[in-house]
Amino acid sequence: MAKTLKEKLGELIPRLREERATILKDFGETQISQVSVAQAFGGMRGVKGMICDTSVVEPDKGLIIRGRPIMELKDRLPEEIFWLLLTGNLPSADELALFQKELKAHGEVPNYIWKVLKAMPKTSHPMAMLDTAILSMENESAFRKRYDEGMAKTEYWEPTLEDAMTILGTIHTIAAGIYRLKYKKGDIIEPSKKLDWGADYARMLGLPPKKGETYAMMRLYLVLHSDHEGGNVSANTCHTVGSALSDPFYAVSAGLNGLAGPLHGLANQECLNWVLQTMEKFGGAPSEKQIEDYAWETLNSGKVIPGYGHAVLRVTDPRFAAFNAFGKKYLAKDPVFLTVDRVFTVVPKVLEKQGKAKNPWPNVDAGSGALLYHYGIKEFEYYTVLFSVSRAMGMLSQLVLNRALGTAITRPKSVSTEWIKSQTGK
Ligand code: CMX
Repeated sequence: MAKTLKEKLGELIPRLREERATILKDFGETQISQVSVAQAFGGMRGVKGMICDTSVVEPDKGLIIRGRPIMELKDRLPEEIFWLLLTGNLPSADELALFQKELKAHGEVPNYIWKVLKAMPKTSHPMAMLDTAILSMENESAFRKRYDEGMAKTEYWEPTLEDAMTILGTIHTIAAGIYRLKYKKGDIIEPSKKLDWGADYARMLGLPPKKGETYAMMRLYLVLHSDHEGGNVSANTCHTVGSALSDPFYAVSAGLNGLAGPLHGLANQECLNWVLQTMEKFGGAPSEKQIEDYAWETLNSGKVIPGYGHAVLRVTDPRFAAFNAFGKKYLAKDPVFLTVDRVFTVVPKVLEKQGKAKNPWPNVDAGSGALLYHYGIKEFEYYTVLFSVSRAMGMLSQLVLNRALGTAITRPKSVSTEWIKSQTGK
């Protein structure tokens, strides 16, 4: 008989706890990182100071989820990816069906959430709406209730998983509702009893299915954005807040607030804008020479070219490559996609010539917008909400594992500029 996700984790967790205890006992004093003054002043870039087992990002390979490069997983369902993130293995067909059923059983959005969202100013950013909705749903937290009743530390992961299911079961419905409310698309659409998570999100947004192509695009989008190891702003924020035993609603809402920053998730609302600006300036899909001129104009005015560069990656982001392959298959003649593809041949050379960006190659955000635009989502400021629905999987799987392993409260040591000066003799 197929096992539930909770049963699977229940079998796995004792082994993980034992492994952690052995590593700490045998190698607790082994050094794994050193910190330079530049790193202390520079966002701790490259400092190895936390554990994340769900995925790793290799500078020369990109995202690897539980040992599998993301390109190998691009045709999977998001629900399979969540299972993989948590357990290290893909679910069997029966396990997947059972998990999807459970997720749907957690799918009811409390009515007060819609009231909260409707009471927000019409000008609120959709990310502020999503974060507020998730935070408001804290009222549903199983973790908080169990904690208040008193539970053993070894049980923390169980209500954390329950809260994760509540958030994942509802976040796509809430996000779709925000889209319809904010952009006056008509009534909120109820979740379906049959469709999978990604397809249902696309349906609840009200997008035309285009013979299932829109659903395939959405599943791909949700798979590709699901996780990006532990140190990025949203994952790290979620982890830090969760480490204080704030429940998953607090922690995920906090992580999403980080995703709403323009150097992180919000960059995707700027990427397509830059592409459309070139099209507007040159009256249609621009030539390579015109793109080159516009790229220099952007750089010379002191701005960055959105969608290019990365804090960790040093190659073309495989997630960009996956979007690009999808575009070539389904929308090769779309002028916006054509422009994105042409930008890809031009901008890395321009950035290399400028010589500032450590990585001149495209990141995931350079590729996603053209697809979303093609399938009918034309409101750029909504793009980070789509990213959030997906990234909730990464944040939640990391939270559950950290609660299971009893990861300590985060508390790195800060030092003062005076202390740095005293250490360097200046
Ligand atoms: N266009 C122009 N200049 C760029 C650049 C780009 N796309 N990417 C980096 N640079 C510049 C930086 O601004 C920096 O300039 P200064 O020295 O004047 O400050 C210099 O190159 C070195 O930066 P870096 O070490 O290569 O990059 P960082 O790790 O500091 O920053 C990132 C990474 C993503 C913030 C940066 O590449 C950028 O701003 N890209 C454009 C925005 C973007 O696409 N963000 C989405 C990232 C994906 C995500 O995290 O979700």
